[in-house]
Amino acid sequence: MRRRHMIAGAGAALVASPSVAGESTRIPGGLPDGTRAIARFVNLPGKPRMLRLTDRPPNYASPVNVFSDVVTPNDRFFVRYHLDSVPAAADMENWSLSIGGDAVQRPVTLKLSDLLDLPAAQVLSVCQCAGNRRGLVEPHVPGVEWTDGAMGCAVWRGPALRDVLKAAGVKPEALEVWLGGADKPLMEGTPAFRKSLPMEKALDGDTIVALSMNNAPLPLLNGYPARLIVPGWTGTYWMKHLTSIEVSTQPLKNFWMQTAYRVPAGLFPVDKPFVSQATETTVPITELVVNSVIAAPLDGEEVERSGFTISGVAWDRGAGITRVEVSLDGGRNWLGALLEGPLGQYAYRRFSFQTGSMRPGSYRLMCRAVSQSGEKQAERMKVNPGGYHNNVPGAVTVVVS
Ligand SMILES: Nc1nc2c(c(=O)[nH]1)N[C@H]1C(S)=C(S)[C@@H](COP(=O)(O)O)O[C@H]1N2
Ligand SMILES: [Mo]
Repeated sequence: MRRRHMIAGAGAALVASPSVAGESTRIPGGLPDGTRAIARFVNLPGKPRMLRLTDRPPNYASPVNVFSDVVTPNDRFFVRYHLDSVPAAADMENWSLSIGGDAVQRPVTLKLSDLLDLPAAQVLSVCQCAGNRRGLVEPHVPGVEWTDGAMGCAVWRGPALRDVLKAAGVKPEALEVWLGGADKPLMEGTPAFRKSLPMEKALDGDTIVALSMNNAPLPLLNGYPARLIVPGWTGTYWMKHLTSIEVSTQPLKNFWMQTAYRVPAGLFPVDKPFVSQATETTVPITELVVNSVIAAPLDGEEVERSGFTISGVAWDRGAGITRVEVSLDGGRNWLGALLEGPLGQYAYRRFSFQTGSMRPGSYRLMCRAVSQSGEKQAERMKVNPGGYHNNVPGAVTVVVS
């Protein structure tokens, strides 16, 4: 059995919040001071004990222990918004989805019942914010200072976007699908959060308009009643409270496409470049990079001298995980971990490693993954102004006494 005793002074402060067996209530170490000052575990509607990073707009991370399992429960799933005015449940009662733009045959407006009538697709997929683990980048860069909790993996179900678009008829000259959600800026001049996808990704059968998450309606804060699922791509394209789609012959030009969420051209590997949004120097951040995280033991935990299990998950943009290694000595030596069977191309793959008996002392545990395409986690941060795609192997420190 694992013990869950926390060691005081192991680099993280304990805060008052209801603790649950196996749940961390420790503010992760390594965060910038400003974030540490406001970071708290708080209860949200339907989501107890989420790690608050900012209030306005609401940005709440999952505690890292939830990544002991492949499926992240709805009540533990992270929340990320860019704008202050988040829709209320009542605002969504008369929800509808308009489909228009210069590259459709006939604009239409669909109701929830219309979407429910279409054949449903299903995918178990990771949703990960491009800025996940930004808070651990040294030197710190501006943005929401996430640690490991800006991600989750769920079963998403709903019609494929390509079947939804059939109602309007896509013209052959279509270039991009522009997406809009129900949340609106409070201040004049703040650009509305809108994103676009290239046609090829929009028409991929795994790109779906999800009406349910883990066999339940989407939680309000995760995009009720309908959100886009873009497996293998960073969360920024996963439009929540999806209310408008424009199929366009033109690239979407706005702050969220042209300024935010961009990375230096060529810095990160992608299978299919987003050509209509690329410039010579920068490209939009799109596909996920290979990554992994230790969910147990927790940082600062006291572990058994007789041995303990290290477990967590690894994921990538869809090639699949072929190998996970762990280190017990801060990255000097690496040992192969046991991989559980893959549950889907875009899902987390669970790994575990059973240590032998350990001498008393402090141990720095790390993990790193390799994907089917041979992609490895970066040894050093690939520096970029947004602090995106941090996949440098993380570490937790445990004590054997
Ligand atoms: N309507 C809307 N959709 C949105 C966003 C948003 O601010 N508004 N943020 C995006 C970003 S950057 C991420 S990482 C994911 C987060 O999904 P979640 O809040 O369900 O975890 O939602 C995406 N969809
Ligand atoms: Mo994000």
